[in-house]
Amino acid sequence: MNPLKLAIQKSGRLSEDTLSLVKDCGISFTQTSGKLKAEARNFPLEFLFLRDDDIPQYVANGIADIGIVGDNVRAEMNENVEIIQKLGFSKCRLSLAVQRDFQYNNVQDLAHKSIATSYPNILKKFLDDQNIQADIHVISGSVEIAPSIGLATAICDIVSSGSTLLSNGLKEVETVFKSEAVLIGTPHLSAEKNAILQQLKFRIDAVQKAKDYKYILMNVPNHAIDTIHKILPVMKSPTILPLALEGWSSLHSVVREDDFWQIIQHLKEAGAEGILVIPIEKMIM
Ligand code: PRT
Ligand code: ZN
Repeated sequence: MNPLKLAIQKSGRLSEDTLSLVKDCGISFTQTSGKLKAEARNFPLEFLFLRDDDIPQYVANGIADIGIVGDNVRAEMNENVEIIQKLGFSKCRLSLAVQRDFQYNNVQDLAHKSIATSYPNILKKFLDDQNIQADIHVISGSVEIAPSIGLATAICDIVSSGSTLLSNGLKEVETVFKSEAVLIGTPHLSAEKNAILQQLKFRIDAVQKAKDYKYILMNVPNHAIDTIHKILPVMKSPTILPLALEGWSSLHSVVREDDFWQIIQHLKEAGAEGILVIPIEKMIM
């Protein structure tokens, strides 16, 4: 069977989370330093290790079948690739920023000004959508120093915590593009490769769902089971097991991590005790 070829970043901000996703999907391989390729031992998948900027092009021209890349890079490169799945890691935004003392009211204030960026295509689309003409300066690195050396009035760069902007005397004024890691591919996969991709997607889904949910168990007095059942936004129905202690049960369920802090107080008020919240490794609905 021909393996599905997956392009991933060789080393950089995407690598660690990409490798742990692969591992959580139960796929193992050995990465030999200096080698561009590796084959998975227990899944029909071959890895290509590349610079992230090259991944959309390699996928578009069929050297790789699928790839994992920041959506910012996918959008900027504008190759013929489509998003198969959002992966939820490497979240960041592409933002416009100006020097702290710049009187900024709205994006019109940047009309006819110079803006330094490594993302000219995404920026141009954003400005065009707002009917703004500006002078885009393409630079490939250290964009954040452009205003202080007089190269540009504003910058358009990736922001995560905001500390790079802060330490360069800049303030973020507009979000241009929200990004996260995405799995990309072409619409022209063979039936054989598409079948492998569906298996891979199934595993990624199970891993992602597990991250959003927690397993919860608690001791509840039997008279409170109905009330607690109503508080828990369960998948189907909670599991209830009798405790050795008369009149009490152990109630097991699954909750969204986001909901947990909102419902915990209600659970306690309803009489739940000894509440345990446990991570889930895989979850198949
Ligand atoms: O060598 P290669 O070309 O493969 O890698 P690269 O150096 O081009 O990319 P890399 O590894 O830095 O980033 C890969 C992807 O991670 C990006 O395309 C984004 O999708 C995502 N990502 C997430 C980030 C950040 N967070 C991030 N903070 N990419 C870059 N940054 C940089 C940003 O450019 C700025 O200099 O970090 C700085 C801002 O960070 P804060 O936290 O100070 O705001
Ligand atoms: Zn890059």
